[in-house]
Amino acid sequence: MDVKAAIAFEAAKPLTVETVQLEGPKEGEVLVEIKATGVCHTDAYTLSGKDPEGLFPAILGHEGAGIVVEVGQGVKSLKPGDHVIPLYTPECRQCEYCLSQKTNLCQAIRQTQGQGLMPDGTSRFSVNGEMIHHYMGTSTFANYTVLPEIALAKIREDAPFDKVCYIGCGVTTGIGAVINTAKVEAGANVVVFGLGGIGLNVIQGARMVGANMIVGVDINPAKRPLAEKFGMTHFVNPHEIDGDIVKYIVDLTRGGADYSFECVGNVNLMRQALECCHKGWGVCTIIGVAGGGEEIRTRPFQLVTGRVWKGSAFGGARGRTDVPKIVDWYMEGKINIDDLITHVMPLEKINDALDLMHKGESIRSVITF
Ligand code: NAD
Ligand code: DAO
Ligand code: ZN
Repeated sequence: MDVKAAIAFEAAKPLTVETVQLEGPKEGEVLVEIKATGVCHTDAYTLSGKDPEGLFPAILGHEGAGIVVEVGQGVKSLKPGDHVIPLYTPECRQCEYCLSQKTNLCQAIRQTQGQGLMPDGTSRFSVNGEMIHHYMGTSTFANYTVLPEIALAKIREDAPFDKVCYIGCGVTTGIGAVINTAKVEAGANVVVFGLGGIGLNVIQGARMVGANMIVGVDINPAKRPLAEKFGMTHFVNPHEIDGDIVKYIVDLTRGGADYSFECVGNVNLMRQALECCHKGWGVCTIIGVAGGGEEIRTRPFQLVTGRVWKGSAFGGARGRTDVPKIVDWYMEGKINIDDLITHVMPLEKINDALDLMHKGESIRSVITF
C-alpha cells in the first residue's frame, strides 16, 4: 500500500515527506495506522549522524500511538481495531532476558531491530523499489507502519492518541527511571540534569513518589517555570553559579543527592551527576544517550566510597505490561502530559519540530495524521 512518511535519506539533512510503499504484515507482525507521534531528541540524534547504529535511508520515529488495521499469521494478542502504542523495547515474555525479571531489555528481536529490519531480516518499507530501513522497530513517522506483535502495547480505547503517544518514550523513560531503575523513596533528595522532555518526566516521577528536594539543573532558564509546575523545588543554572557545580549541589542538598539523573547525553554532566551524589549511598542514573565513542570518567574512589552509577533504557519498563498502566495513570489524572506537549503539527511540518527542539523552544512536538 502507499503510505505517507518522513524519510531520512541521509545524516544531517532535513527529512523528506513523500509517499512510500509498505508491504502488509508477515507472520507475527501487525499493520498499525499511526494517529500521532512525538518527536524525541533521540530521533534528532540519529538524524544527526552521531548514532553508531544509525542507518539510512530510514523512517525514524519511535513515540507513536495508533490503531491495528491487520494482523499477520499467528498473531494472537491483538486484533483489528485495537488501540496500541509501539514499543522500541519489546516484551516477548519468553527470552532469557524477559524471564530473568532483572531487566526490561528483551532480546527476542534485538539483532534485526538494530539492522533496521523486521525479524525475518527484510524491510516492509520501500520507495520506488529501493529498500528503506525501519527505525527502532517502530518507524512512527509514517501514517501506517508494520511492527512485530511483541513490540505493541494494547491500550484503552478512550485515551487520546495525541497525548498518550508520549508514553511511547518520554513519559515512561522519565517516570520509569525514578520508579523502576532508581527506586526513589519518599523523602529523598533528587537532582535532575536537563529539564527537557525526559528530565521533566523525571521531576514528575520524583514528585509522585514523594521526594523532598527536587533540584533541576539546566543552562536554559526558560525551562524553569514548567519544571516548577511539575515539582522542581530548586533551580540551578550552571552559568549563574560561582565555582564548582558539584560542590554547589552537595552544599544545597546538605551532603549530596540521594538520587541524581542525567537527562542530557553529555559525558561531563554524567560525571557531575555521579559526583554530586551523597557519599555512602547516592545513586546516579544515566538516561541521556552520549555520542558514539564517547566515554565517561570519574575517580574510582567515588565508587569505593559508595556512590553508584546506573543506566536506564525506556525507564526500565516492560512495555506490554507497564505502558497500559501508565496510560491509565494519565486518564485518571495522576500524571500530567498535556502541559508537556507544547506544539502539534502535521507531518509536512516535521522539520519545524526538529528546529524547535534544537532551539530549546519546545518540550514535545506531536505530529498528528
Ligand atoms: P531535550 O533536548 O528535550 O532536553 C535536554 C535538556 O538539556 C534541555 O533542556 C537543555 O537545555 C539541557 N541541557 C543541554 N546542555 C546542558 C548542560 N550542559 N547543562 C545542563 N542542561 C543542559 O532532550 P530529551 O528529549 O529530554 O532527551 C534527553 C536525553 O535522553 C537525550 O540524550 C535522549 O537521546 C535521551 N533519551 C534516553 C532514553 C533512554 O531510554 N535512556 C529515552 C529517550 C531519550
Ligand atoms: O537491548 O541492546 C539492547 C539495546 C536496547 C536499546 C535501548 C535503547 C534505549 C536508549 C535509546 C533511547 C530511545 C529513545
Ligand atoms: Zn524477551
